[in-house]
Amino acid sequence: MSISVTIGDQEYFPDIEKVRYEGPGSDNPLAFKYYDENRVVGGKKMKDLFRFSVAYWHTICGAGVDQFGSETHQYQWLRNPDPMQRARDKLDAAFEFTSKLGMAYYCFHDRDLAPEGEDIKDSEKNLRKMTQLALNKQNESGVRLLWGTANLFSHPRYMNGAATNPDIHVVAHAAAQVKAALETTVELGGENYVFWGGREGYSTLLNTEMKKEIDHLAMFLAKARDHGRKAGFKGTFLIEPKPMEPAKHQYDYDVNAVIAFLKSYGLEDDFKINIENNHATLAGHTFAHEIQTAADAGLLGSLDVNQGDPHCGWDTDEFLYNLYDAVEIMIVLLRNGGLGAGGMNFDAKVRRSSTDLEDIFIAHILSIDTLARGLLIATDILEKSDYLDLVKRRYGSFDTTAGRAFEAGKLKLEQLAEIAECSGEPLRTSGKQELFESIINRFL
Ligand code: XLS
Ligand code: NI
Ligand code: NI
Repeated sequence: MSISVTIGDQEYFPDIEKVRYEGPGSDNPLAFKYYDENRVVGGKKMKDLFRFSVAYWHTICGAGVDQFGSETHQYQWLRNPDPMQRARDKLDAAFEFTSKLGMAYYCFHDRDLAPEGEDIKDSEKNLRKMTQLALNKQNESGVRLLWGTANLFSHPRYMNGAATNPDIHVVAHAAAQVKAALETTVELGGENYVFWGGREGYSTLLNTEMKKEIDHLAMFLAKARDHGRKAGFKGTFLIEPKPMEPAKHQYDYDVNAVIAFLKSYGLEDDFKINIENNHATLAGHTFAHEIQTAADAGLLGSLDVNQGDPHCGWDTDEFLYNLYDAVEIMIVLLRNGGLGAGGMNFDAKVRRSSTDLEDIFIAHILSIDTLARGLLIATDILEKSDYLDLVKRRYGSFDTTAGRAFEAGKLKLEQLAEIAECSGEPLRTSGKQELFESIINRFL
């Protein structure tokens, strides 16, 4: 079978052909069972609805390191001792992988694409070189950039934060890095630009001026926005909330915290939110809750798709396989008009002990199929059951004269009290939770 992808000198996945749709009956782990990219669901092709993206840092750069042990994945593209050659090898592997999987997008941190140099200039030089090569790869393959970002958390200089660091020199260093990462994103036609503030938080209030730090964060983001717009960036800036890890109290705790932050600093016209499932879990929410919250505020940007482990309080970044969650997410997305210029980025890593080369393919196919199946089920629930009617009926009392008047702000508290007196003790109307749950399970 011939594959229409151009690859570098070296083929890293010679035994793997372009992944195809084989349908639900297939038992081929390297084929899609539900994701049929051109199948139209609810008026949109699956590929345009999902806009799937590979996360460079996990899939290409992740070598199985954890807090207690070193690399377990012996990927060939991570072996060259020369950091720039290694960066070129990673790029070849990334585009071969993404093309064979048939995904439209990728996402990266500046340091995933190019190694840090000896100083700011040197790092920027590396990044610019790699940007040119990435641009060629994009043009050859048709794969596009969903978002770029700067890694402002790995280097020791950021141990006390980047934009919220108590030292202006570190803040300036972070600015230099964001400037280059933003320009790179523009050059590569990136549709979004992400800020994840892993170290924008604090460990103890004893040494922290919280207001000052949050003011600094807002100032930093405003200046980044101004520079991005000047450099021609037309896309959306995204903030990715997470409550903790590595910071103890991360300022972008959850979607609601980010909404409040964006609105109080007047940033809501340029910034939206990139929501990650495992981060939602850490904040005590569901993914669906966070997506709905952002959508209600008109600030739903993009999704980092993964899942956590219920028995482990970390950001384990597993590939999403929970079909029930996928259905819930898809119901919320379908009811709220989808992701627009955002996409679904697999911010997920194969387990440390998943050491076969094919495992990164199988993992992506697993999540892609889970979401595609979730989409089909959610569509059926919305179209073929009385689910939507039941929700509507639950709020039916607000379609009465009194309900409408209340929503329009035309009822004072005294008037509401009068209504209460006239109507007497309200009915105990059932919330029908189990009925809703049984509808979902009927379609699973
Ligand atoms: C880490 C974050 C990170 C962002 C990009 O927990 O999810 O991977 O997505 O910096
Ligand atoms: Ni993420
Ligand atoms: Ni994460």
